[in-house]
Formats: sequence, C-alpha cells, structure tokens
Amino acid sequence: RHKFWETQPVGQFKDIGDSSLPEGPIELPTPLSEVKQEPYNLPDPYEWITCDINSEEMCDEVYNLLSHNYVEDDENMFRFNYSKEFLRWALQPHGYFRSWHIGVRVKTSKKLVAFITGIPARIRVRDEVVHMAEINFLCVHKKLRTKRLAPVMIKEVTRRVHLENMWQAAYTAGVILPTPIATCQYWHRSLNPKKLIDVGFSRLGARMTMSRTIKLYKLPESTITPGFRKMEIHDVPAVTRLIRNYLSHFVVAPDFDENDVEHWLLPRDNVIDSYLVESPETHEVTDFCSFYTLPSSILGHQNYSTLKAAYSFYNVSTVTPLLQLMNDALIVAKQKDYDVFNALDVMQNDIFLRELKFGPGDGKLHYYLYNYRIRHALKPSELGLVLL
Ligand code: MYA
Ligand code: JJ1
Repeated sequence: RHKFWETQPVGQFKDIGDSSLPEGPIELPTPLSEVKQEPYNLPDPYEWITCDINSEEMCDEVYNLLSHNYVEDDENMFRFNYSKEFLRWALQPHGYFRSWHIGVRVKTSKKLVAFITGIPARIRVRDEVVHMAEINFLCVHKKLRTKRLAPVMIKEVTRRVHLENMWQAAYTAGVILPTPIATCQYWHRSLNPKKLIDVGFSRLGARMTMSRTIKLYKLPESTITPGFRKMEIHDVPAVTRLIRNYLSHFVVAPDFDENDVEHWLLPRDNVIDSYLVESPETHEVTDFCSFYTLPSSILGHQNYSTLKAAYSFYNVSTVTPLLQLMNDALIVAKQKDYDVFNALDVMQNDIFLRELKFGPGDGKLHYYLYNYRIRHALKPSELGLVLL
C-alpha cells in the first residue's frame, strides 16, 4: 500500500500493538563516511538547488511556489499563505543548515517546482533528548503531482540530515502515513463570524441569526488580567524557566533553552505574538501565551482574498487560570484584526477549547517521528510540541 514508506525506518502499520518492539531508534546511525556523498537522481528535466532564503529573489520564488501549491483544506476553499517574513523566521533558528533548505527547479527555465526543508531541534521523548530535524514545507507544484517526486525529496533531505550526523526527525501532516505518534484535532474560535460565514469557513448554526452569532462571539475591548503585557527581550530567562518546567510534563516536547526561546517566542510583527503576566506585586512572570500568524488565501471569492488566522503556539499558566489567559489571547487577536483563532487539542488546550467557544474543524493533524519508535500512540494531551 505504501511503496515508499514501507522502505523507511518508521513505525509500520503491521507492527501496531506489537509490545515486543522496543521504544527508541529503529536503525542505528551509520558511519558518516558511509552516507551517500552525491544527491539522489532527479528525473532528467530537474535539478537540485540549495535555497538561500535571505536572498530576496529566492525568498520570492519559495513564497510564490508555496502560495500557489501548498496545503489546502479538503474542499479546496483555502490555502495556507505563509508570509516571507514568517518563512525566514521558520527556517533560520540558531544553528540552522542552509543545505537543509532544498529546492527543485526545471533546468531549462530555472522555475522552482518543488521544495522541502529541515531545521535542527532538540526534542525530548520521555526522558531522552534527541537531536532531530523538523521537516516542513514539502511541496510539489500542482502540475507535477503523483510522479513520485516526493519520495526523492524526502530521501534527499534525509541524506543531508545524516551528513550532519542526525538520525531522527519530527514532522506533521494532514494525511495518514505509517505511523502517527498522535492524531490531533484542529479547533477554531470565530473572531469575525460574519466574514467567516461569508467566505464559507464556517456556517450559521441551526436556529441562529447573523446578529445572534455576532453577539455570541463578542469579546471585551481590552484584556482582563492585571500585568498582562507583550513579552520583551529581558523576559527571555524568566520565560525559558516557565516554559521548560511546563514542557517537562509532556511525553514529547522541545527542549528549549534561552536561545530557542528568544528565536521562537520573542514577538515579531505579523509572525509571532507572545504575552505574559508579570505579577504587579512580585514582578514575577507567572503565565505566558503565544500565537503565530498564518493567513490562508481564500480561493475564488468575490469580496475577500485572505483569511487572517492566529494559531495557538505555547501557553503556560501557573497563577492566571488557563481559561482567563487564553481569553486575553483571544482579545488581543481580535484587537489585531484576526478573523479566527485556531488551536490543536495538544497540551492542556482541552481545558479552554469548549469553554471559550472554539468548535472542532474538519481537519486533523497527524504527528510523526522518523527513525524513532513509540510503542503506543500518544493522546494529544501528552504532546508538548507545536510545529509551524
Ligand atoms: S506536510 C505538508 C505536505 N505538503 C502538502 O500537503 C502540500 C500540497 N501537496 C503537495 O505538494 C504534494 O501532494 C506532496 C506529495 C509533495 C505532499 N508527507 O510525489 P508523489 C507520500 C510525507 O507521487 P505527490 C510536510 O511538509 C505518499 O504517501 N509523505 O506524491 C511534512 C506516497 O508514498 P507511499 C507524503 O502528491 C513533510 C508518496 O509520497 C506526504 O505528488 C514530511 C507519493 O509521492 C506527506 N505530506 O507529492 C515528509 N504526502 O507510496 C517526511 C504524500 O509510500 C519527512 N506522501 O504512500 C521524513 C523525515 C525525513 C528526514 C529524516 C532525517 C533523519
Ligand atoms: O481550517 C480548516 N477547516 C475549516 C474550514 C473548512 C472549509 C471547508 N473544508 C473549518 N471550519 C469550521 C469552523 C467552525 C467555526 C465555528 C465553530 C465550529 C467550527 O473546519 C481545517 C482544520 O480544521 N484546515 C485544513 O484542513 C487545512 C489543512 C490541515 C492539515 C495541515 C497539514 C499541515 C502540514 C504541516 O507541516
């Protein structure tokens, strides 16, 4: 059934429930001298390129490929529209490898037709911290689909990860592959219900009018929690302590240090928003919330072309109840003119989802590890990892 994935060191469907298989690496690392030195062969018209995402032209090409060919919902009404600023952030954490930003183009025309990326990350699985690649932005131009280009891209990124002496990877996908470590549900909180209904993102509920719906989703003009403010650079040590302690409670989670927190959580306009609660008495940082900005193109609509979506990232509550903290996150997202606030049912998100009027979406997100076996599938609440 999975001609490619059957050949890869991933949990296989036939092994589900086999408790005799150990947790951990499926294959041992090979000596670096035995890693293939040349790139995999592509069909004749195409060639590999390493993308310099700092170059304005290259960033434009990647942006254009993704904005026309990347992930859509099941009815092809919306397509992720990652911004160039977002892509630069997502692909260049400290210690990134340029060789892991891989493009395929047509030799003759130089047109970029496929893309895949990796970035390095330390991911803890139970009590082991594993140096992994996070693989994202796999994309093949619509006109070149189902020609088995994706397996070549995956093998090539794997080779380049191996060359850096890393042997595991983490990735997410909307499709089922062998074998998810967890399956999560997308939830959506309407901020601009009229637009969401107009564009077909959501529907008027049974026995609901537009004005009742608008009232249902109304939020206060300003945040509630005393001491709630935007995160700043001097907060990095305190936020790192807060996040590290929180993430230690999950089975799979990133092992963030201060550099990671500075890169992944310090606010950047229209990319990442982070807020915290500083106790007005003790000046301690007690709570934290964050969301990233990922608009979607609205395909073929008369009046609207983009949906402005916020995606819940990492949230930690120790003093302010999570419900109140996330309500404040919704309030700032509304102030900033987002149309919808999205979240997965990971970590402790189930505490606030229903209460804050999120509804389940029609999309699921499956989490995967490459070359690392987990004996039983995890519950979403055991996952402390959010990929972009
Ligand atoms: S998930 C986002 C993926 N991108 C999209 O959905 C954008 C729109 N779609 C496309 O661009 C194409 O449909 C893609 C497939 C490129 C997805 N992950 O070339 P094909 C398998 C993994 O004929 P196409 C993200 O970015 C499929 O099961 N495998 O198909 C994370 C089949 O294999 P098998 C996938 O439709 C990516 C084979 O590909 C996916 O033209 C993580 C068919 O190839 C998918 N999302 O192209 C990648 N979709 O026969 C894995 C299909 O066996 C990383 N397939 O069923 C693994 C770790 C690597 C590093 C390891 C380091 C140590
Ligand atoms: O956004 C998604 N679904 C929306 C739109 C559905 C449009 C028709 N298919 C949705 N809307 C309902 C909202 C409603 C608001 C009021 C309360 C009740 C709910 O369900 C879905 C997620 O649900 N998104 C996608 O399908 C996009 C792809 C998801 C897979 C992502 C793969 C990522 C790759 C990572 O590297």
